[in-house]
Amino acid sequence: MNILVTGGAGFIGSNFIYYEREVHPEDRIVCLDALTYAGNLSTLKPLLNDPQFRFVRGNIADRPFVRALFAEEKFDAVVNFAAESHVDRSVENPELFLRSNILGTQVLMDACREYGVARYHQVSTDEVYGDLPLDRPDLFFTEQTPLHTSSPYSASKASADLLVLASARTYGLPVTITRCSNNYGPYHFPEKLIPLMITRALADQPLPVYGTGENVRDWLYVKDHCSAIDLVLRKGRIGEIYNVGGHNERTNLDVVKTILAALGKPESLITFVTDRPGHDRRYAIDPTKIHTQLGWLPTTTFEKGIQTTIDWYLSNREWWENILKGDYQKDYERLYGGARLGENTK
Ligand code: NAD
Ligand code: TDX
Repeated sequence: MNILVTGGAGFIGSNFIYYEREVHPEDRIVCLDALTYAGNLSTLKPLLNDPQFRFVRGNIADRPFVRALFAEEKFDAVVNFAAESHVDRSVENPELFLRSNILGTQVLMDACREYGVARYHQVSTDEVYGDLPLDRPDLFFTEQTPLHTSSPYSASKASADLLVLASARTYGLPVTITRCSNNYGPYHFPEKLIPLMITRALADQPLPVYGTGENVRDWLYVKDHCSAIDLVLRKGRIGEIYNVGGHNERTNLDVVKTILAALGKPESLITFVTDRPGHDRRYAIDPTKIHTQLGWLPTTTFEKGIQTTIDWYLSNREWWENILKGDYQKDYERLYGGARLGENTK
C-alpha cells in the first residue's frame, strides 16, 4: 500500500509512522505536514533516507496543493492526524482550528473521491462526546453517546466527524473513524499535561494544575493507539466508528504526583492555577466494540507507560530542549499569563 499520513511530524502521527515502518515494512508512507509550531521534522530524521518514506511539507486545507499530491502519488489509503490539537490554544484562537480541522478534512476527502482512494481514516477524539460527571464512575462513552462538545477544539473535531459520515453516506466514500482517549508517550509536545509536567519538574519550575486537579482523563500509551488505528485501517468495517481506550482513568493531580515521585521531585512544585474555561470534568472510553469486533487490546499499563515516557524524556533532552528554546516558550508564557495567543503557525 501507498499510505498518506497527514500530521506525521506531530506526536501521534510520528509514532504511527514508526509503528507502520516496523509492522508493515512492505508499505510506503508519505507524510504530509504543515510543520506548524507542533510539527517537528527532527522527530522523523531517521526516516528521511528510507526509500519507503517521503516527507512533504504542505497544508491539508490547501486544495490545489493536495490535489496535485494525490494526482502524483495515487494513494491506496489516507490516515488523517493533521489538526490543531491543543484545547487551550483553541480557546485563544478558534479560527485556525476550523481551517485545519474542518476544512482540511473536507479537502482531503474530496481528493480521496476524485482519485479513487480505497480508504479514508479519520483520527478523532473522545472529546467529541463532551464530558462525564465526576460522581458517576459507572458512565462511559460508547459509539452511541451523543456528540456534546465543550471547546472550539472539540467542536471542530466533531464537525469533521460529521463531514466524514456525510461523505460516506452521500458519496459512498469508504471511511472509518477512531475516537481515542488521551495519549501519552515519546514525542509528545511539551505544552500537554504529561510532557509539560515532566520537563518543568526537571527544571524545578512550578507545575500549573488547573482548578482543583480533580478532572479525570483516560490515559492510553501512544503505541496502543497506533495499533488500534492500524487494525481499523486494515480490518475495520467501512462506515464504522470505533472508540479506543484502555480503562486507565486518573485525576490530573494523581498524574502529576506520579511524575514527581518518579523524578524524586517535591510535591511543593504543584501550583494550582485558574481553571481552563469550559474544562471537561471526566473522559472515560468504553472500548468494547473494537475489542469484540477486531480483537484490539492495549498492551501497556499506565505504570509501565509512564515510566517508559519519563525515561524517554530523560534520554532525549535535546528533542524537547530545542522546542523550549524556540517560539513555543513565548507562546506558553502568553497562554499561562492569560494574554491573547496570536497566529501559531510558522
Ligand atoms: P500534534 O499537535 O502533536 O500534531 C499535529 C500535527 O499536525 C503537527 O505535526 C502539525 O504540524 C500538523 N498540522 C496541523 N495542522 C496542519 C495542517 N493544516 N496541514 C498539515 N499539517 C498540519 O497532535 P497529536 O496529539 O499528535 O494529535 C494528532 C491527532 O490525533 C489530532 O487529529 C488529534 O485531534 C487526535 N487525537 C489526539 C489525542 C491526544 O491525546 N493527543 C487523543 C485523541 C485524538
Ligand atoms: O498545564 C496544564 N495543567 C492542567 O491542569 C495543562 C496543559 C493541562 N492541565 C489539565 C487539563 C486537562 O484536564 O490536564 C488535563 C489534560 O490536558 P491536556 O494535556 O491539554 O489534554 P486534554 O485537554 O485532555 O486534550 C488531549 O486529549 C484529547 C489532547 O490535547 C487532545 O488533542 C485530544 O483530543
